[in-house]
Amino acid sequence: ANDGYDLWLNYRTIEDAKLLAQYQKNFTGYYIEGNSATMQAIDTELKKALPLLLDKKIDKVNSINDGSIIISTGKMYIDLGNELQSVGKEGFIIRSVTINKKKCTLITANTDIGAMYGVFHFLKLLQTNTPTDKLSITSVPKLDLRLLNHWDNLNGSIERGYAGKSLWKWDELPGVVDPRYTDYARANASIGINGAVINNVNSNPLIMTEEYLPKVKVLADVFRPYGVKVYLSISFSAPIRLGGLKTADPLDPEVIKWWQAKTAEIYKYIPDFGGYLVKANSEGQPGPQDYGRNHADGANMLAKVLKPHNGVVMWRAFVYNSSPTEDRVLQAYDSFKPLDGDFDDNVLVQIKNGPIDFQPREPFSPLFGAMPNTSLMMEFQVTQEYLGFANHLVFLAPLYEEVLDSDTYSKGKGSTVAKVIEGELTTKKLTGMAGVSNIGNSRNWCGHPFAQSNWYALGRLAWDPEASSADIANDWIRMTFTNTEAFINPVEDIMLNSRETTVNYMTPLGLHHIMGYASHRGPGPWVDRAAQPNWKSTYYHRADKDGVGFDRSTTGSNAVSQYFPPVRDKFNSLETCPENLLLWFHHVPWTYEMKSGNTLWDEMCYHYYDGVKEVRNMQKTWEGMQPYIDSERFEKVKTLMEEQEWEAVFWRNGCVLYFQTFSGMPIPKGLEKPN
Ligand code: GCW
Repeated sequence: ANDGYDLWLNYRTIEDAKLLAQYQKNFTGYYIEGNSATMQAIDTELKKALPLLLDKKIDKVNSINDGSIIISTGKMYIDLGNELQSVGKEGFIIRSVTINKKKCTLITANTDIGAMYGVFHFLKLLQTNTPTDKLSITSVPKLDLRLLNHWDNLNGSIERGYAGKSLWKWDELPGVVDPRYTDYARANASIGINGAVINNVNSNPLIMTEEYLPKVKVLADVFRPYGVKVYLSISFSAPIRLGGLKTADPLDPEVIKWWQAKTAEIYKYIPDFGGYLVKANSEGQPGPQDYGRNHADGANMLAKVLKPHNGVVMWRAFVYNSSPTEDRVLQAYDSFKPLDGDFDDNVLVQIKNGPIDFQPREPFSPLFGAMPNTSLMMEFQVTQEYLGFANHLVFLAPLYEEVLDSDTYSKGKGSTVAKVIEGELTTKKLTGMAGVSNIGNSRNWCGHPFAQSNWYALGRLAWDPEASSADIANDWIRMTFTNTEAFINPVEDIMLNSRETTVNYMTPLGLHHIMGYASHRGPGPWVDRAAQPNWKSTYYHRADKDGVGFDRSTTGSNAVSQYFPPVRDKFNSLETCPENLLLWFHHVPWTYEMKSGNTLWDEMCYHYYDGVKEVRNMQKTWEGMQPYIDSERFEKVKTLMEEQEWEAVFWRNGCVLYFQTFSGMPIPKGLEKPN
């Protein structure tokens, strides 16, 4: 049995006998230089992993022998020239080397945490059955901040969380320290995640009180050896709510003083505290605009307070109001673009990947590329708020990859979103990626066994935004389940196709935000007319008897103008707009002829029907996987797929029948009646 607790750190004996024999010969013991908390954690990890993987006793050794794995950050065993310097604070080098005629594997870095990343990488090589005779690996993370954002509330609930309650047991802390906190940090370290914002962006300011800070400190202490820094989401009105001041105006000297004192207090508990994440003037949260100040005034005030402590501010760009007239898609860009260049050096503007809200498919946010004098960081959502919660198998790396690979053309061809967030196209160089966590206290962390792959993918893409989804899926399957090809190939296919499948049965052709109104579960394209007559800007399909889709071309809300040419022109024209974003940018007649020759109506029906068919194919493929894995995870996935199929049918029928009331056209021949 396997309850999924071990995630991708599911160390099992190498299945291939020949390879196992080779590894057993190559690796005889491990040698660790140094004794820091991080080195001790490395020791613990190797002590656990190596005997399981290699099916033999394998110990820490005190001298270098044939087959030693050497972990060192101080002593140089071979001349690496400038190479070691070039890997910076967090990178590492893994080399097959000969030292005093002994054949060894050297894992080295400038810091202990770099060495830890190297050790996890080395273990991954074994877990994925990679040949290890002539290793020559150099790896450096391309982004500085690689973070999880937990939307965890102090009462233990998680906003948009689908895998149980918060991991943080505030009622037990600081006295009782759940060992799970260590496993959480290990899992993060294994994929290079180096920070956690532990509380909801809709922040309860109590987190900054004397009652909670000692508890937060304990978490920081547990995470520290694994290189995971703690950050907090703050409430902009904390000076009023906690400090009893009359205002939270960022330019008020008393307010600044309050933040200075509070921040100094936090650093007393946590000397390497990371900084603040801020949701301001968004969805009812307080912010600088309440005092006639702008986002830069607010961010810079906090930045100056954090600066002497080396902390950063991550200021979210997720702002909109429910205006009946202004297209929501325009609002983040319109609010932030004019502030380019105004933010301090230790501020990052954190931007959701698309201009609305974590939809199954959106175009990339036009802010990427539009603020060349600001550090911009990516916010992806790992928790599946709009993608079937933890009930649907949706591998999100292809969604992330699609955004990162998008070309903004901000500095000509090749100005991808990845390059923007890597700081290559901006004058300010602080870089980062955040993922809104899908982790809870359910035994397998993420609810759906495959949802673990999204946490994994976020880490891998934060380390290298140009990594490929296929590689990530392949590694994850091997580490989490098995190296048997008969399992890997079909399951990799399932994963790589799963996002498009979900788009098909939920929001094909650029449809968006037609989910159930508040829960965001199941279809709800009918909501705008019924429950929210004033929120015309929220539900966007704009179906009528002439057609469907939101006109954001130059004849409509003109959102296309927020993109650089030629992207702007491509989106603007009905002929060149990618069909998978057609209804995002255009209101299109039901009888419009698509590239396939089908009418728009027929094409929409085919997508919805295909989505359901693809879920059923996925179920069939999964049935055949039973021989290769444990029954516990097999059955769990099987049951969840039944739920997914049920919901896919609900989506298809709900949407097709609803839109049919406008198109008045028949469901294409050959498709079953949706009932
Ligand atoms: O996606 C929306 C969610 C809110 C969330 C908000 C945000 C934390 O529906 O639950 O609030 O975005 O990102 O701030």
